[in-house]
Amino acid sequence: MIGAKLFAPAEDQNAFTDILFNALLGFAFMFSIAFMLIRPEIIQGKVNPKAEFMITAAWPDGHEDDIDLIVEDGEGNLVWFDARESGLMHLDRDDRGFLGDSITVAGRTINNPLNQETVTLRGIAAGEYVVNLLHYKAQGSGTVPVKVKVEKLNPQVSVIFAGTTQLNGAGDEQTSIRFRLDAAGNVVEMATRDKLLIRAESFEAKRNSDAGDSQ
Ligand SMILES: [Ca+2]
Ligand SMILES: [Ca+2]
Repeated sequence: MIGAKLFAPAEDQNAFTDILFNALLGFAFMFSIAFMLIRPEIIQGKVNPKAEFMITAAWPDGHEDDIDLIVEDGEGNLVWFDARESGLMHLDRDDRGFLGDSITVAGRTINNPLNQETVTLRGIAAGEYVVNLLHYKAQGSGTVPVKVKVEKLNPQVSVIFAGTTQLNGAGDEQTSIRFRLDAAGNVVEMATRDKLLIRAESFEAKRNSDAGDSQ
């Protein structure tokens, strides 16, 4: 026994010392088992966000124009700044170009030049997805190059599409890519022909009402 090795054999103390050391060893053992059981759950919770596909639209840093990413799934659900969750799709934020990209902290202004919108698919629904870009507000008259990337996240991240679309001014809506998923999440077809998702007249009405709201 460990107790017997560490302590001289002083008759009446031997039994007590053995029990004490055995109890300590038992606690240490139970603690390490409990720690091993808890630890994997903590790790999994941090690194396992549930998403199957990620669609990203990015335009030049610091650019003032407001571009919108619009995605339609096979059921006709539509996700964009006016409906950030729809079906299994979710838009992270409406990036409005330079607007809202600076914050003043303790008298100092911090700028975030990033221009990017991201839509995630939280599950796999078979059907054709249409990825559109809308030039919502333009400060100047130039075209804006918008990079679109579609990534399949599981089992490993793989880029299934990457391309650039030139938007030509406020109201311009173009299809960047269309892709069809089967029930297992495989991409079985891709196309680029245009499909307008936001009709010109509803876009104009929306933009005019937004202008009214902000005054
Ligand atoms: Ca936007
Ligand atoms: Ca921005």
